[in-house]
Parts: sequence; structure tokens; C-alpha cells
Amino acid sequence: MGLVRGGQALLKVNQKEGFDCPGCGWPDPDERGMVEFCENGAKAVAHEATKKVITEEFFERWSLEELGRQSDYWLGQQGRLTRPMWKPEGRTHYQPLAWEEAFGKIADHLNQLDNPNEAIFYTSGRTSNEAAFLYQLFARLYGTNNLPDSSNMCHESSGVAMKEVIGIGKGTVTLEDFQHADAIFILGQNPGTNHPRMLSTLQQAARRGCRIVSINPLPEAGTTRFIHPQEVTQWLGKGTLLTTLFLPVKINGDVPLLKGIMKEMLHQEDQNPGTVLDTKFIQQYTEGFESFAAELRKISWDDIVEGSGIPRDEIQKAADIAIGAKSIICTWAMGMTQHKNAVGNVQEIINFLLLRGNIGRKGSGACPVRGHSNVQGDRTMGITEKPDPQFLNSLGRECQFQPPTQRGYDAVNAIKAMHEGKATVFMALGGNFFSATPDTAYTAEALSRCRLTVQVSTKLNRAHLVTGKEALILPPLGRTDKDVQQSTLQFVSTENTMGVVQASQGHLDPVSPYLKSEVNIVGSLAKATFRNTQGPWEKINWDRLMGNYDDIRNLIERVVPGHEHYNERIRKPGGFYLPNPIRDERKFPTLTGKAHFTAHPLPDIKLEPEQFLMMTIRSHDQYNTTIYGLDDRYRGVKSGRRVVFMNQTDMDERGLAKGDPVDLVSHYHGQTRKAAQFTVIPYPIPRTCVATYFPEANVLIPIDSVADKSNTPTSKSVVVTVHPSSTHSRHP
Ligand SMILES: Nc1nc2c(c(=O)[nH]1)N[C@H]1C(S)=C(S)[C@@H](COP(=O)(O)OP(=O)(O)OC[C@H]3O[C@@H](n4cnc5c(=O)[nH]c(N)nc54)[C@H](O)[C@@H]3O)O[C@H]1N2
Ligand SMILES: Nc1nc2c(c(=O)[nH]1)N[C@H]1C(S)=C(S)[C@@H](COP(=O)(O)OP(=O)(O)OC[C@H]3O[C@@H](n4cnc5c(=O)[nH]c(N)nc54)[C@H](O)[C@@H]3O)O[C@H]1N2
Ligand SMILES: [Mo]
Repeated sequence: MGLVRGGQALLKVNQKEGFDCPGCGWPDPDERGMVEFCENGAKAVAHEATKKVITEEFFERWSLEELGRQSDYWLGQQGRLTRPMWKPEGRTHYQPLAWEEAFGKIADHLNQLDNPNEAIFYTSGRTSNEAAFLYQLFARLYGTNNLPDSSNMCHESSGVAMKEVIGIGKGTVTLEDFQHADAIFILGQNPGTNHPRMLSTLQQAARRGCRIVSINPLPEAGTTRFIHPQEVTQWLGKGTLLTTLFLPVKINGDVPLLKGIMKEMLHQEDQNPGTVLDTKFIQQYTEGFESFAAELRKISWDDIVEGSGIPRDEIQKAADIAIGAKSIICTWAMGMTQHKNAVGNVQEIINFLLLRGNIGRKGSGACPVRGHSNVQGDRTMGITEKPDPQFLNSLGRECQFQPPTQRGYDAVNAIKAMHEGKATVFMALGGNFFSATPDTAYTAEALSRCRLTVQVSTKLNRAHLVTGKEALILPPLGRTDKDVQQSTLQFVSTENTMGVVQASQGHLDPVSPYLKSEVNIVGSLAKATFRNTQGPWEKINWDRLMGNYDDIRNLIERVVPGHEHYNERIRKPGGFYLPNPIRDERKFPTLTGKAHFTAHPLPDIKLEPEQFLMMTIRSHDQYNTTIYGLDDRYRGVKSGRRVVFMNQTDMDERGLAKGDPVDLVSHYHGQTRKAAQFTVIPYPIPRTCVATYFPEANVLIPIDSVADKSNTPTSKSVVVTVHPSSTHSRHP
């Protein structure tokens, strides 16, 4: 990105006067150093701030089909998108068009639909609060709640689970709580790669004697081991081994494991009543304990050990740590949320916290660590297919219209609706809907049946190549770019994992004069769509909102609770905390005002003798579907992404050697899906478990294989068989 430009950009990452790092949702400390970014944040920034651009000539030269043969890595390397582009029906290439024409085309398509529910408006969690608020307002004025977002594939299970049992769908801790925790349990999360700044928080905790338990099928670098000390020690100084206890649970073995830990705690309470459980808390703040405990007593240790893959004495060690800790924080990410029983996973974590009153108290609580840097804020702004009635009421009141109440499509249902022809216009504000979603072949068919697909994107990706009959690419300003409207430099705001809302302002000169801010794109589209029709939208002054983001924030303040004096408080360095009744007052906003214990059955995935359970995970060199490089340094993988990690004994039993080419076949209710030419790598992973990278393995994930209640694709529970490849050519 150029030395000066690069230096300028990095010095502004996560600074109080700078921009929010697009890398992840981990919060920034109140006291900031000069450098508040990590290696992977720097990669994310460099990827966006590159000076390399994609020109009109590029699209003249390459057809969609030719581009489709290039790798994701190559696509991402081509530079920033700089002009609105249009692929007319029946054509093989994109061609440039003016912004006004682009908005006009989308508007025409939208206005031709019989029913507003035939349009879908997707959001990826990088979108700012201001753009997100305007986008959902536009969609609802137009008449639909079809607002799926990346969260549907991500932490939806956490939101659904927590809302049900504790009354709010967000975490209950602040960064400061980590300084007071006696134990931190990290479940199904790989912070060394995906939330590297969390490692310094963990390091501080470990140094003052906090016990850290990592529950993960893999010994991930950073938490459980240092494969390349020279790299991790940049972060941690010499050799702070973070983890006190590492439990290499089987994939989807967390419900049995947590039950085991809690069963042991219950057992010790029985032996020494009053020493383990916080009975006062349980009585005053919770319900459902008796039936929860009765269920737990019935479950056998054999089932627990078999289901989790963890011996009983190791489970006891975890229980001892829990009992010895005055305060516990549980953090988790995708290893919990992308299974059929994902909601159960998260609710077991909550059970575990409730047992000793580890919630709504200093140094303790639930911390689902968010992925995208503003995925939490987008939800707060109303990006959801199932808005709560209170939100719709205030939106309707302040914007003087009747918002639709019919439930919209989430990501999986959006794909099905397009496949069935029920939805024909698809728009994405950021992201890579095609590659991030499951069942690649089915999803490709779904998108190609649309009349129009629109992608608002900074960088080229596969969603631009698998399109509806007509397709548009609209290039926005990114986080790092200066956003000037009506001669005034604007800023936007984002909400991090801990509910802190803060300003984010780009400082780099945009690489092209044609880029528009996301706010401007949404506002201009609304104007174009509603230009010739009468309706409640006439009362909205889109030009004013687009021209000064303070006006959008004033509107948000009136609609979304917790944003009082938004414009004033957002200007304070470091921003402000949104209210959180559990954290602030130990109040559980459920119907009964109490937190609920819940009992969940053990997972019921039964593997046939030759079958494995596969998880699809991230390498160290990717940001979701954006591939920065072909290595996965911490796991020792070089120049290849079509790899499958397998237990050595499982390999030996099948006569497989390191480097052998194999094909993977997934099995779901009699259906099979195949992904050819993966390379086997022996790895310390529990037996009958295998791991591959997302998005290469998404073709194996059945569209119908989703989590109960949250409808999240089961990207970490795919039943597969592994077959030696018939041919020997290697894919990169
Ligand atoms: N550099 C970088 N940073 C990122 C991202 C990125 O792609 N690159 N993506 C961002 C986004 S959107 C998100 S959501 C987060 C994702 O952050 P993570 O959730 O850390 O990402 P995954 O690679 O999906 O890793 C899941 C972890 O869960 C473990 N796991 C899988 N199945 C199970 C299970 O059944 N039980 C248990 N206990 N563990 C399991 C895996 O071994 C792995 O360590 O990161 C965000 N930050
Ligand atoms: N198998 C499997 N599938 C998964 C997962 C998994 O673990 N396994 N994880 C799931 C998860 S957790 C998530 S969050 C989703 C991610 O789903 P998405 O959020 O849809 O995908 P990303 O890869 O993050 O999107 C990258 C694209 O966003 C665009 N972009 C980047 N910055 C900006 C910006 O500032 N503005 C705009 N308008 N566009 C921008 C670029 O064009 C880039 O190509 O994938 C999910 N899919
Ligand atoms: Mo995510």
C-alpha cells in the first residue's frame, strides 16, 4: 500500500481519533498505546488500503467465466473496485455505467416486483451503524423485513440462546472484567488467529495467576502452544504459556463435556453442601435448577466420556478450576455456534456460569466474541429478519409509517427463496454472500435464478461472478478512506463485542474519485426507488441524512434505546457503553425476570464406521472469504488450502500417508456431495474428527443442515467420508 500511506493508516487503527480496525470485534483498551493493531488487523487494513485498482479495462479484458476460473486469492489481489459496473442480461462481461444509471436500474427492478418480499437485502457485519440504520429503514419503507446478515452464519446461535435464557442476546462483560477474572474458559475459539488482540488481555490475566482453560479439538497456537515461538512471542513476550488446562474435545462434544464438568461440581456440592454452588444466587435470580440438576444426575459418566472424548480425571480438573475460581468468564466463537445443537451449546455455557453466580458480577460473565467489527452494531440498528415489535414501533413512530411485521428471510431461507423463484432481486451491502453460505452448488443456482443481483463491494470476489441475469457492482469507500460530504469530513460509528459504541474516521485519500460512501449509496438508492411514487417516504429528507451523518445519528437516537445524546457522546474519545441490564444491575430481562437453567439432550450425531465429523475453519492467512495467502503458519501448512487435517491413527488405519490426495464426500439424509482433490495432513485432532478450510469445503455443507432455532448452517458439523483420489493432479 505504499510506505507512507501504510504507516499513516496503521497509526490510525483503533486510535481514539482514528478508524475502527476492520479485522474483528474485539474491543480496545481505555488506555491506548501507539500501536493498537495486530498482524491480522494490519493485513485487513493493507488489503483495503492498497493503491492497486481495478479499472474498466480489466473488466473489458476478462469475462465472468474467465474470472471464475481464478482462485479467491487471485481475485482479492486485483485491487480496489473503482467504478460502478453492470453486467447486462445475456452478456459475458461487465461494463461501466454512471452511478445514477445504476440506482435507476435497481429502482426499476424493485418497482416492478409484485410484492416487496421478492427482494432481499443482505448485510455483512462491517457496515457502519449509520449505513445500516438507513439500509433497514429503506428496506422497511419499501415493505420487507428480508434483511439477512452475516450474523445468520455466525453468532446467531449465541443471540438466540442467550435471549431465551438470560433475556439479552449480547455478552455481559467489559474488557475490565478480564482483569478481575480468576478463570477464563475459552470454548471453540482460535484467538491467536482470529482475535489476536485478545491474546494480550489473556496474557495479562495469566500473569496475575488467572487460570485459562481452552476447550478445542485443536491445540491452537497462542492459547495452547507455540509452534513458532518467534512469532507468538512478539505478542506475548517470552513464553507466557497461556493455558492452564487444554481439553481436546471431540468436535461437537461440548455439551457432554460441560455436563461432565457440572456433574462433577454437583457431586462435590453433595459431598460438602454449601461449598460449591451459589445457592443464594440460584434461588434469587434463576429458575429451572431442580429439573436441570435432576437431568444431570441421570446422565452417565460413560456417555459423558464417550461423547466428549475427554477422560473423567481431566473433566475433574476443569471442575476443580471452576470451583476454585471466585469469578469466571466464558468466551466462545464459531466452534460453539455452527452445530445442529449450537443453541444448546451456548445454553450449557450459561448453565455453567449460573451455577456459581458467575454472571452480572465483576470479573465474570458471558462473552461471545464477535467476528466482523460491526456485526453487533448492525443488529442494534435493526438489521434483522425478525425485528422485535418495540423496535418497529419506535421506527414507525419516528419515521411516520407502518413497518412490515411479517418475518423476513434469514440467510438460509433467502437462498431457498431465490432457488424457488420466490425472490428475484438480491442486494448485498458488503460481504461475499455466495462464498460465505453453505451448499455452493445449490446457492449458485439460487443466485443465478435472480433477475438482478447487486453487490456493494470494496474488493472483487466470487459473488461478482455468480450472478443473477443482470448484475451490478457498486464500489464504496472503505473504513480507512476519507468520507467527505458537503465539504465536511464525516465519521461513522460501530459497536464492538462489549457494547462500546465509538467513532470511526478514515484518513486516507480514496483511490478513485468515483467511490461513494455506503450511506450515500443507500440514500441515493432510496431516492431513486421512491422518486415517482407517493408514500410515507416523502417525509424522509434523504439528502439531508446523506449530507450530514449527525442527522442520521439524531434519528437513531430517537429510535434505538441507549443512544441518548448520541452525537455528543460519540465525540468523546473512546465512545460510550450501551446499557446492559445484566452487567449494570444484575437484572435478567426475561419474561419472568429470572435466568433459566435449561436441560439439553446429548447430541445425536451417529457416525457410521467409515464416517468422520468435519469442521470448516479459518487459516491464519484469510479473512473469511478473503484469502491473503496460501500458508497457515501456526498450523505448519505451506502453500495450499485444499487440505484435510486428520488424526495419524485414523490415517494409518486407512493406509493414508501425509500428502496423499483424497476426495471428501458428505452425507446427509441419503444425499451426497463431493469435493475432490484435498491433501491429507496428519494433525493432533481427536479421532473420527477432520478439519478443512472455509470456504473451499462449503460445497459439502447441505443447505438443510442447520442449527435448531437459529437456522445457522452447521459449518462445524459435517458428516464426511474420505476417499483416495482417483487422479493425482493437485489443486492450489
Ligand atoms: N484473521 C482473521 N480474523 C477474523 C476472521 C478471519 O477470517 N480472519 N473472521 C472473523 C469472524 S467473522 C469471526 S466469526 C471470527 C471467527 O473466529 P473463530 O471462531 O476463532 O474462527 P474459526 O476458524 O471458525 O475457529 C473456530 C475454532 O473452534 C474450534 N472448534 C470447531 N468445532 C468445535 C467444537 O465442536 N467444539 C469446540 N470446543 N471447538 C471447536 C476450531 O478448532 C477453531 O479453533 O473471527 C473474526 N476474525
Ligand atoms: N463453512 C463455513 N462457512 C462460513 C463460516 C465458517 O466458519 N465455515 N463462517 C461464517 C461467518 S462467521 C461469517 S461472519 C460469514 C462471512 O460472510 P461475509 O461477511 O458475507 O463475507 P466476507 O468474506 O467477510 O466478505 C468479504 C467481502 O466484503 C467486501 N468488503 C470488505 N470491506 C468492505 C466495506 O467496508 N464495505 C463494503 N461494502 N464491502 C466490503 C469485499 O468485497 C470482500 O470481498 O461467513 C460464514 N461462512
Ligand atoms: Mo463471523
